Amino acid sequence: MTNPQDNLQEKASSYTGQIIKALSGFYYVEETETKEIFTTRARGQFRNTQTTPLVGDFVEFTATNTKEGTVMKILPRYSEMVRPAVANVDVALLVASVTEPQIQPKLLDRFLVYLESVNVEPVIYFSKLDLAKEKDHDQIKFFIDTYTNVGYKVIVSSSLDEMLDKLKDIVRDHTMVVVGQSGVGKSTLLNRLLPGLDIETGEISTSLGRGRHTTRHTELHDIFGGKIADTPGFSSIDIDQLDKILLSNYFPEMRAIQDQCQFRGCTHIHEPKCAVKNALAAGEIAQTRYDSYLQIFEEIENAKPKY
Ligand SMILES: Nc1nc2c(ncn2[C@@H]2O[C@H](COP(=O)(O)OP(=O)(O)OP(=O)(O)O)[C@@H](O)[C@H]2O)c(=O)[nH]1
Ligand SMILES: [Mg+2]
Ligand SMILES: [Zn+2]
Repeated sequence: MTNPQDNLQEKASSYTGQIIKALSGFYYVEETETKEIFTTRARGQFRNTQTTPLVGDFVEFTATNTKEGTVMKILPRYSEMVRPAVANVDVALLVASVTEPQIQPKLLDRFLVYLESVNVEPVIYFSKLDLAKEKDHDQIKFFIDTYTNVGYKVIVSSSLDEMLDKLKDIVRDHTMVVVGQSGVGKSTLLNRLLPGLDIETGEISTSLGRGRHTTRHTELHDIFGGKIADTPGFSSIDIDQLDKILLSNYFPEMRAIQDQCQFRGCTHIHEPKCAVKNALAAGEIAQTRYDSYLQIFEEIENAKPKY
């Protein structure tokens, strides 16, 4: 039996857990064994180092019986993303809507490159198929085929049951983030998967005279034995700090054949006997993908060094 005196003295015990939400300087930590949520703050020393606790971090923390505590140590990360700021994710569901807003292949490719560079597996989900017009169908099919040929898992379905089945297999025992441009339907998808959540979505509420709801924080939820997080939308992604010589490694269709280029360290732009350019000419690599490669390559080249 615990002595009531202990409560009064707020004697802290040590625990481990995972940060499932970060908001206004507080870290909400799910304790490993009991799954209870503790409200914590980061120990002062974190502020003096470059390390900030992230959603997804496994941590050691101390806490009192009041479920309030202090993060003492961040355990080694399996992966780390800056945008959204989240750790230990293995799969990212990249949502792109086929209309309102239209598919933006350049933005999609940039985010794919980013995910490849941080070692998070992308799965692409095309949303809002129900809004697509007849005339859009060829274009939508083109993008589905393009990304499937690259080797990515592509999910397209307007039926919830089918979607649930596909996602169950992907997320089981994994940690997944739902990412994509603002307004593509990330929160809507999560609400359909986990109806109890009731996340606010972009429905414009004219009656209340408020603007669009947009997601402002990242939060992990339990799903099918794994975890899934809704995240705020983005409209651009900074990748000019990547090494341009490594860039083709982040395009799986280039990575697979670049050993066959004549020149070691081939940039697949000006060199002769380039396997990538041959594949492009043969229609095995999509022009939109190669254009994205060129655009990012130039952007890295033109980037001012950052100190
Ligand atoms: N017709 C249709 N509308 C959708 C679909 N998915 C989302 N929407 C609508 O698109 C709007 C934006 O949806 P949200 O779920 O808030 O988008 P989000 O990606 O979470 O946006 P941010 O939080 O700003 O990043 C809302 O009005 C949704 O009702 C869909 O599959 N079909
Ligand atoms: Mg949202
Ligand atoms: Zn080449």
